[in-house]
Amino acid sequence: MKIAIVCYPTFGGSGVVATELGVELAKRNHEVHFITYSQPVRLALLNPNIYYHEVNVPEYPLFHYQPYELALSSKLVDMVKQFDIDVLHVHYAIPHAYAGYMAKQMLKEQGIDLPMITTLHGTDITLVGNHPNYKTAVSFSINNSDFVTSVSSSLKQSTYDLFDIKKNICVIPNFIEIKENTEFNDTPCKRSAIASKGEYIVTHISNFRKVKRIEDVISIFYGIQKQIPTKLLMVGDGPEKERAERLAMELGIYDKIIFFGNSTEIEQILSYSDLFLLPSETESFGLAALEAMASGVPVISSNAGGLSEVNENGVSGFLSDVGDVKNMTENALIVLKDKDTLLKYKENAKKVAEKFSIEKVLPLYEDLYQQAIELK
Ligand code: GMT
Repeated sequence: MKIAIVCYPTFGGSGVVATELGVELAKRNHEVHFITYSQPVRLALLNPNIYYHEVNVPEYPLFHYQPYELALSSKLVDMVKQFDIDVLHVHYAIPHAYAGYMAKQMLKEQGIDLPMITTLHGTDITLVGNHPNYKTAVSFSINNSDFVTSVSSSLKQSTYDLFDIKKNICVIPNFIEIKENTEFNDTPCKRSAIASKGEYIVTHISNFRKVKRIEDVISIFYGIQKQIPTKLLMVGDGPEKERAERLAMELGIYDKIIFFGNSTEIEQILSYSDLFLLPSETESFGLAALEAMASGVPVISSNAGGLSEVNENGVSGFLSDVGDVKNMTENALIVLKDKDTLLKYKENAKKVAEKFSIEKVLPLYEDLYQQAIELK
């Protein structure tokens, strides 16, 4: 199949899922065309089946807002015609589903029927899309997609609750490539540079936005390090980072925390980690938690949104109510109690992650593409 993928090229979960989906489809001999404003961060172009088409938005001083949707929909029309694309898959409704719909209409006038699949990722529904200024257009573009998928049952339910959706939403969970234990011996960053032998490593990875409750991460770590020698790795960047740094200083634990910034070495960081913290306010799925589990890292998380569909309470880690820092700290201490207990949770985490292996999930998307093409 010839598949066009539209996504955000940044470090966000939706872009990562879209990129890894495209890379895997290309390995299975599909021709994959990424159409976005810069090269997706996890995309290596050294694959004959992968194409990247950049959407350029010329700056014009008259415009207060540069018209990205216009440039994207024009580019989509051109690329669909030039490469004879069979199906369009847009990730994150805003503004991709809207631009995709416009491209479909323009192509229809030229006698081309382009099926479109929209995958909802979370904040496009629960935080941003739900805003009254966007809601009408988001509902419209979801209802006018040929197929709609969501990354969890929880997000599916939220979409029906928040919007007037007439379409069936099909749940296709996010996925992960399960690898055998990877050694990172030949790379400059070593575990010993982060923590000493007797110390555990606790990790948090996110875009440091308000929904991630970064201050809870620091507070949970504060409780852990009082009982057990531990270091905290804070990976990612965003608006709440400064506040987290300030809190760490106030609590006198700044020297036990390493703020990494955005990283492309997530697998390596996770291979050194013993516990992952994700106390989010909302989380449609929690890809970061799944990535941690796949690396054998148990997860202490909130029970927001789709997290309970990923992190199995008492098995791959623990879930608590949003904001219940005390309970999250107690749970972290249960997991880190002794080496044998930790090993048990590490093995469990990996086993639970295997339920989301790419081999299990990818055929669900391939089937959907096939159905969409047969609709034409
Ligand atoms: O977590 C974020 O703020 C980024 C956001 C995104 O769109 O990239 O993540 C959302 O999509 C991910 C991939 O499907 C999910 O794993 C995240 O749970 C979801 N984030 C939220 O719902 C807050």
